[in-house]
Amino acid sequence: MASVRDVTLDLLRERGMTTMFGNPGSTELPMLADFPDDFRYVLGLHEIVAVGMADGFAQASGRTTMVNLHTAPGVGNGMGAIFNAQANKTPLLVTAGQQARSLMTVQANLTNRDAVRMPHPLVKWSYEPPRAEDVPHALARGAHLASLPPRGPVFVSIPMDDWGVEADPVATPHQMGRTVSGAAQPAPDSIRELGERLARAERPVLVAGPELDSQPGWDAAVALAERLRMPVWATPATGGGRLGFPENHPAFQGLLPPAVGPLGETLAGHDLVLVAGSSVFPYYPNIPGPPLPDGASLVAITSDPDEAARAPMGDALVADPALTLAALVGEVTESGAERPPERPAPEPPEKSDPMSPSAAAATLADVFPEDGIVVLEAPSSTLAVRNRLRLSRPGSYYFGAGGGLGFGLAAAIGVQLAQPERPVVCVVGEGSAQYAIQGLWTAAAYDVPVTFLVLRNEEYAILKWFASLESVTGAPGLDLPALDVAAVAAGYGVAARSVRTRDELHAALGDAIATEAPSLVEVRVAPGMAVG
Ligand SMILES: Cc1ncc(C[n+]2csc(CCOP(=O)(O)OP(=O)(O)O)c2C)c(N)n1
Repeated sequence: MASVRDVTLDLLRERGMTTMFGNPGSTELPMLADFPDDFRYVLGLHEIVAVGMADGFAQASGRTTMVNLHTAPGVGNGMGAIFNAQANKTPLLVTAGQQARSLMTVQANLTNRDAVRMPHPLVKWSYEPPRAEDVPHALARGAHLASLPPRGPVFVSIPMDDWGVEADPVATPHQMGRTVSGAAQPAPDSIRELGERLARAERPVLVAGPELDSQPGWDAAVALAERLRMPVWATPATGGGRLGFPENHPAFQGLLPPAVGPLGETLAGHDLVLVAGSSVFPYYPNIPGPPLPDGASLVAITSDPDEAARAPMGDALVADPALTLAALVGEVTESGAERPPERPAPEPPEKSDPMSPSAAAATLADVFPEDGIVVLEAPSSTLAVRNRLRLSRPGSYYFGAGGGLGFGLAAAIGVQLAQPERPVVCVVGEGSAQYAIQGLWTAAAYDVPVTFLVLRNEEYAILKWFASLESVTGAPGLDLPALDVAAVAAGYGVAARSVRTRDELHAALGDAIATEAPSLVEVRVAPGMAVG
């Protein structure tokens, strides 16, 4: 007889979901018993790490990924990371063990009283199957749902005594081998109308968002931008968890600022704003102003109906942005307009001791390999890193679009596991690193060769910047004296160095990227916000 567990493993196998992340407890052990050789379990020492690693792995592999947590407290600990996965549109199958069915009503220890409600606002679907026999179907349903646009996490709670129950012999064969796919092509009329609108525009501009981060997405965006001579902006860093356009392309202008007024001002002179694969817009902070230049109109293409509906202005087309841009290329004729001016190369950073974050970013750019991937969570240095690394391949950049710290360090490990051939550098503030610091143990224990570049400025610099923006004085808790991340890394088994000068940083980063083991380079940087 095949058990619920046997059938579940087969369903996961046939979907290629054989890498599982988690942190186990007694309620999960029946699922993990006699763990099959063709599966890989990656242990995170805290749930924010397990979910964050799964997030990075799912994004970088393109596959829905399972992460298994320990009943209510495990889900509770992981919620910040589930929030991030939702913002990143990451297809995660989040599962948690539950007390045995016969003990749930008496609320025995570890019963999750309302398992379905707990992660509810953060997931596309939250479920506890009514019968043990429904577990495989519920997991398959969750995995399909997670992978359909807009992608995102789902949650299934599984009572611990379900795994050994005999699977339903009638229903099971029908559940195996199903494919469920979806990428919406816009209606031909919509494409024609949008093509005509673009042709009528005198100065159109393209804003590229994370949903375009694939070779077909980049190819379509580049072809359309070149054909219409459009300058291209990246959607603001706050929501641009991935890259929608090559940053070394002459049409690329940089990142839009995230606040309403400055964003609108940056688009001055354009009469049509075409947004592809982004919300309109991931605004922050609240600096009011006209959201669009006078007389300009906007069209957004997104596969997310909610993103389309909640946009504060403009029209929206709900369809796959890459397919839509590719269809538009065939619809418009080559523009005779002048090519947009190229953005200037950043100025060499000024010398100082400690070095500025811009100098650290410039040093990283000097050694950054052509096929490198950067995972970024260094809030006050975000713009410096984005403006100095001109990434030229899809799938080269990951950033927690939700803004919940703890994504970066954990996700970098998942990205590296999914992309073992490409060097991964995690640029992280010493404050941000603490939210997922236990991930260093996983990197060491599983030999995941991420280079962690820790920017140590001894404060929560971005919060000091926000304080001045919000006219807040005297706020406590914004300094981080004597936080020695290199020493902590050594405790987790990761080789670590502290450096001070650009030459030392250059050498240390070069070595770290070249080694096949995880390593951490901590560099002292000047406090304060870096803008480029
Ligand atoms: C889970 C979570 N808690 C708190 C915050 C608020 N927060 C945003 S940035 C930041 C400071 C990050 O410090 P660090 O990584 O050292 O970067 P710096 O600002 O110095 O560049 C904090 C605490 C958050 N975004 N997420």
